Parts: sequence; C-alpha cells; structure tokens
Amino acid sequence: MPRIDPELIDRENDRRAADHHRRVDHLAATLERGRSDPEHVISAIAAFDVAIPSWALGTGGTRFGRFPIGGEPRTTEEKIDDTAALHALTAANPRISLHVPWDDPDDPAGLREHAEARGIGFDAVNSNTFQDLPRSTGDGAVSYKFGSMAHSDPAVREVALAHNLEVLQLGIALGSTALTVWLADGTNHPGQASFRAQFERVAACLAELHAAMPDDWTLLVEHKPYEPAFYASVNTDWGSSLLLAQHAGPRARCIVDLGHHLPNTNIEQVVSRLAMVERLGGFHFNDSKYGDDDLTTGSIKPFQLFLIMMELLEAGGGRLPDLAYMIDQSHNLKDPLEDLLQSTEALQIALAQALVVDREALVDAQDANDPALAGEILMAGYRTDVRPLVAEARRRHGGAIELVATYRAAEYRNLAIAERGADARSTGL
Ligand code: PSV
Ligand code: MN
Repeated sequence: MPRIDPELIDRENDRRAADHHRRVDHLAATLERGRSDPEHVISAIAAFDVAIPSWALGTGGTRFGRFPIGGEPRTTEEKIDDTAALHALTAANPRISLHVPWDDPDDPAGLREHAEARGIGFDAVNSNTFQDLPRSTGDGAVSYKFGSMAHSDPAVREVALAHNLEVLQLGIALGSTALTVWLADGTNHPGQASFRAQFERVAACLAELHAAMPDDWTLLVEHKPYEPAFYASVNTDWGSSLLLAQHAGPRARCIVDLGHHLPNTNIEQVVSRLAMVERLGGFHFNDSKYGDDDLTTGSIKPFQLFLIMMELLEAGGGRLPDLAYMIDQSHNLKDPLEDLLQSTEALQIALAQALVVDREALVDAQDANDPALAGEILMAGYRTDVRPLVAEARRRHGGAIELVATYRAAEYRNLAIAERGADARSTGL
C-alpha cells in the first residue's frame, strides 16, 4: 500500500525548520502588535478539518474527455488509503465521504476496520439517483431519466426512496451521521412538468427519509441551479433548499456547494441567512469562474472564501460552527491529491485571514457608519500573509510545512502507479 512515511515528513520539515520559524516569529510579533493572538489562530487552524470526497481522488473529466493520471484508487479501500496520505500531510483531512453506488462495499464492517486502522472516519454518505446504475434503480426496474423523487410515477419515487434508505443503513454501519441528497430532478423544456407538483413530491419524499433517520443524524439537501436540468431544477436555489429542509424536518439542513449559484450571487450573504435560521448544514468547497467548474478551492475567488469564513465566525461567535465541511471538486489537469492538498490549504489560509481581523474594531466601525474604516480593518486581515501560522498548525500535529513539495518528495504517485497500475481508474462521473 502506498503511504506517506511520517519520518519523511519530519525530514522535509527539518530541512525547512530554520526559515519556517523565522517567518512564524516575525508574523507572530506583527500580529501581537495589532492585538491578535497568534496562538489562538494556530489552535483554531489545527481544530479545523475538511472531508475528502471519494469521487475526487481519481481524475475527473468533462463530457469531452478524460485524461487519467495512473495509480488511481480502484476500490473504496484504496480511496481511504489516499485520504490517509492526505491527512498525514495536512493533519486536516480525517474523514472520507462516500458516494453510493460509486462506492458499494459488500462488507461495511470490514471497510470500517480498514478506515479505522488508518485513522480515517466516514463523513456524510451520498445517494445517487441521477444515473441509471443497477444498484440504485432496483436492478433496472426503473429509470431516472424523467426524475427520481420528483417523478410522476410513484413506483419510481419508491425506488429512489428505497435507495436512499439503503445508503442510510450503510452510513449507520460505517459510523457516519449525515446523508446528503443532491437531485438532478427538474426539466429541460418549458411545460414539461408542473413546478409545484415536482416540488411537492420531492418534499414528501424527503420528509419520509427524515422520519427514517436515527436521532443523531442530519439530512443535508444540496441545491444547484442547472445541469443536468437546463430549464428548471427542482432544488434550484438556497430558498428552495431551505423550504425543502423546513418541510423535511428539524434535522434537515442545507449544503452550500460554492459552484451551485448563478453568477455573482453573494454566497457569503446566503451563508449568513442560512446560519441565522439554523439551517446551514455544511459546504461543498470548490471554486468557479463560470458555472459548476469544480476548480481548486480558493483559486479563482479567494476573497469570497475569506468573506464566507468571516460569516461563519460571526455565526459561531468567533469560532467555526460545527458543520459538514467537505471539498467537492473535479480534477482534470492536476494530480487529484495535489489539488486536494492545495484546496485544504486554501481553506486553512482563508480561515486564518478571517481570524486575524480585529472583529471588535470592525463592529465599532459598522456601528459608526464608517465604511472606509470598516474596509481598512477587513482588508488588513485579508492581506495578511498568514501562511507561516497555517504551516505551523500543521507541523505541530505531524503534518507538512510545505504540502505539495513534501507529497512530491514522498513519490506517492509513483508508488501508487507501481502498485495499482498506470491504467487504474477510479469510479465517479
Ligand atoms: C452535483 O454537481 C454535485 O455537486 C453533488 O454534490 C453530487 O453528489 C456531486 O456533485 C458528485 O458528482
Ligand atoms: Mn456538491
């Protein structure tokens, strides 16, 4: 099994130690002068973690092509091994999120043992009623071409619900506590179906699912404006998602996938609203230029990511609320593991930038209706190069000061290719 040797991380860290500590000391002294506590930032970064989606460990593609990189995880066990490699480097990826039936373990107890032996747990489990796969369609008894939970035929809705209940049972066996439902349901053509009838069918189905969940479980509903439904998606925006969650029951919450908003949507304001009514469930982090591009988190709109962290800290009274934080990306060009390392670090950086904002001074400036001063205070946080503190938080927990360089030094991809083959393919879209 390819793995990242902790001794290699130590050796790589030692090579960088002198320079790293000089940078940490300089930043710490600067922050203290500005009344921020560097130790508080380090411990808050160390406490943050983000789950890895099992479907993003292999190369992604578009409908125009896919260019596999070699050594991709062939099984869910190998996806767990890759997650353990990421976690060894970042000290921030201790959980994997499975997508069923792309992940379809015969032996959940054995899979759980495999994960536990590598220090990995299970995040939200995801159902799939957007493809006609044998396992989720009752062995081909139904088709989701015209919808799943929104379908006009009750027999299709029943099979879709049964699939979700099966995913729930798998999640229970694995020790997960959340089920994420993203539906492709909608229409491509005006007049194709009734908005209202489709919505009411989905709402009824989600309420049944909610009723079947154990008390400590959360139902996460994920909206998306378009694709594959190009005229109207049933769960199209955060308002629809909130209505569905409210209808489903008290333990239903909304997932905010950063790529699932129409251009220029003020996502940080959406986050604030959902948190205010206690229906913010978590995130699928990624970044985008045009649509649901699934690019590296923080690579296109890092300021937006920082502003989202600001809202989360406000919602949590200075701390990050306990939500389902996950990455959801597609890696067409980069080594998927390198992309996930960069994404995890981008989240750590955005959080640290938000943590160094002088919140009290910001609130005073807001109350005094002084937007110029508020801007100075906000940008002072955003423009702080917090990377030394982020690296220090990782180093103190056994992680790497430099993520991608250490990953490359470990030759992980070559080890994976040697063991799994140059043509090993992962499951997913
Ligand atoms: C849909 O685009 C989505 O964001 C949902 O989270 C899916 O489950 C995931 O991507 C996987 O394709
Ligand atoms: Mn998503």
